[in-house]
Order: sequence, then C-alpha cells, then structure tokens
Amino acid sequence: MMAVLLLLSAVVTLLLLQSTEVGAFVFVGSTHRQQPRSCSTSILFAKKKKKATQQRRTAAIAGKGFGVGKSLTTPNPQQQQSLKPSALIAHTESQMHATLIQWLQEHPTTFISPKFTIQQSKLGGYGGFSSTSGFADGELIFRIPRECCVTQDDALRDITCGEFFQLAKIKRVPSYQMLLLSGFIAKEYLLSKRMKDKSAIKHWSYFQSIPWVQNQLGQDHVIFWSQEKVESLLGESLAYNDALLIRKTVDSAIRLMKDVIQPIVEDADDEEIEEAVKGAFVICLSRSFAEEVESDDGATVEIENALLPLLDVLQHFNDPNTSLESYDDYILLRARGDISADEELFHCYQEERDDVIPKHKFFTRYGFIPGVRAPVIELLQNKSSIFF
Ligand SMILES: *[C@@H]1O[C@H](CO)[C@@H](O)[C@H](O)[C@H]1NC(C)=O
Ligand SMILES: CC(=O)N[C@H]1CO[C@H](CO)[C@@H](O)[C@@H]1O
Repeated sequence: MMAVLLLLSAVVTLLLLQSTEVGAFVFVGSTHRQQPRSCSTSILFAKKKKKATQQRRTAAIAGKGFGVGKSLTTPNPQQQQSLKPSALIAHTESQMHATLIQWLQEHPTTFISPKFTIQQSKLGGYGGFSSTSGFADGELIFRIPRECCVTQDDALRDITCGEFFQLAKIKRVPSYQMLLLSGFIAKEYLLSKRMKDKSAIKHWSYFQSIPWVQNQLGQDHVIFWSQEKVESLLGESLAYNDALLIRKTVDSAIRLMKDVIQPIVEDADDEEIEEAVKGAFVICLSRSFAEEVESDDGATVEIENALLPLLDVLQHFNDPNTSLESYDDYILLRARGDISADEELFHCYQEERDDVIPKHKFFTRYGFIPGVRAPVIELLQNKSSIFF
C-alpha cells in the first residue's frame, strides 16, 4: 500500500510538471530523421534487409564522454579472482571490460571476434581495436543479443516502477524516453549497490563497465556542473540555453524519480538518488542510440533510445570503419573496408555537420566535441569560436 501511495505522489508530481510546462529538450528530434551521410551505409544496408527479417531499424546516435582518460579505474581484486581469465587475455587488459565481455558471452547468440580488443584510445578513455590480425571488408566484429541491451521495454516492464514509466509514456511527459531509460538504470544501479549477489541485477556487468560519476573514465558533462560553473563558463556562449534546458529536464527527472525510487530502495537518501539520476542521464545522453522502432502492426514508427553494450565502447569518427546492422534479436557490427592489424575501430554516432547538430550542441548533449582534443574548459576560457 505504501508503495502505491508513493507511486501516486510521483504521478501527481508528474502531472504538475506537465501543466507547468517544464522545459524539456527533444533529444532525438533533430537528429534521427536525417540520416547521417557517412553513416548511411549501415543504415541503408539494414533497411534493405528489413522486409525479410522484420528487423528494427537503427538511425542516429549519441556520443560518449569526452575523455582525457586520466582516471581509469583500477581493477577490483575481488572481481579479478572470480573472473575467467579468458576474456582478460583474449580481448582486453581492462578488468571492467573483461567482466562485460564475459557476461555477454554467457548468452548463446553472442559472438565476439577473437580479433576484437579493447584498449586505451588516443582520444581518451577506452576504444575498440583490431588485434594483431585485421578484419576483411564485411567481416563480423561482434553480434550482441538484444536481451543484453537496455531498452525502453526494460523500463516499461519493470515490476517495481514499470507502471510509473508507462504513465509517463502515455502522458508524453517531456523527454519521456530519456526519463524512462535513465530512471530505470538509476534505480537498478542503486539496488545493485546494495546487493551481495550482483548478478541478481540483469545488466550489472554492463553497468559496472560504464562511468557513473564525473571524471570517471574522463566523463564530464554540464549535468554534473554547479550552476556557478555553468554561468561563468557558458554564460554568454551559444551552448548556454541548451545547457539550461538539459539541466532543467534532469532536475524534473530527479524530483520524479525520488518519489519512485525511495520506496524501492528505502535507505537511499535524496543526495544519493540525485547523483544516480544525474549519472544515469549522462550515460543515456552520451551513450544511448536512438532507434526507429516499428509498432507490431507496422503502422507507426516510434523513436526509442537504447543502451547497446560493447558498441558504446567504440569512439566516434565521422567516417567510420565499421557498420552497424540492427535486427529484432541482435545487433551486428561489421568491418567497413579492410582494417589492418592494431587499428582503432570507429563508429559514427552522429554526423558532424552544423545543419545536423552544431559542435557546441555536441558538447551539451554528448559531453564531447568530435575531432577536438583540446580540453573543453580551455576552449571556453579562451572564448573559442566553437562556443562564441
Ligand atoms: C588558450 O589560451 C592559452 C593562452 O593564450 C593558450 O596557451 C592555450 O593553448 C589555449 N588553449 C586552447 C585549447 O586553445
Ligand atoms: C578512421 C578510419 O580509419 N576510417 C576509415 C574506415 O574505413 C572506411 C572505409 O574503408 C574509410 O573510408 C575510413 O576513412
């Protein structure tokens, strides 16, 4: 009964939010319909096969944290012991990615080429690479089953807060896609922190491989900044309004999710929930992929955001050397052109074209600026033309 009441109070907050027109940004709106030119090979390829396989379509994309890669986390010795060494030796020296790979490989439809490795990228943080042997054009790099991905359905079907998310979707709460995905993973993350047996949380192996707090794996985002920092660095910049909009949306989500999460994770205090929701939003903004999903009768196409593990390890490049195919049951990544040994694999999140998304917006949304290695804080201090 308690839980029902609290859920109701969340619903009331939700309705209030709607009526006061809380600022919200449409995350996918401007990006998904225009198919990025240089990414279109994969999308067209996927579409061509659609009729035969009833597959989903994947459109455009998000990026990931601009990494300086300074604060790479050190392996947890406990995990190290419990882990089969095979993933560590075969694919990566990074413990958290080995844990991710091991979990993915427990699913029978997973395939990860022995030639695929995860190493530190020159762009900061980690990236995907070919090993000492390369890939031939069209060669399969990996196949990840949908059940390992985090989708809107996971949120909507969740036993503890699915009903709340369903309502948010029906009411078309501003940015509800982001609210669903972020709210769901924030709740799961807070639960997993309290569990001895982490495997009780379905996506835990994935969650432990991604950064939840500022500066972990070089992650930064305006969502983490203080209001003073936003004012002083972004105050007169082109990115200011977008940053405010995003922060406002996250603030509303935090208010909503507090009411939803507190009865489920009883000992979580306001501050912990706030941190988890912020971290979840940064993860979803910077790593989720927007997909066009057809309704069962094929009559409508909706945009849904999903987190696709392993694919999100790859760094962004406008002219990528991989292509993505997206099906109902799995996603595939293939080599696009021959890839020689020890080369970094790139995926195009979102084409770098000012009419698609200007560079300053790349920063407020995804937390990094493609092709720019200079620290963003310095660019802002120097009043770079990207921002001013
Ligand atoms: C910012 O300006 C300082 C001083 O002119 C310069 O040393 C630095 O390289 C600049 N940084 C960037 C990222 O442009
Ligand atoms: C970053 C990179 O190496 N990109 C290349 C990947 O492969 C395609 C297709 O062969 C090239 O056009 C890219 O330049």
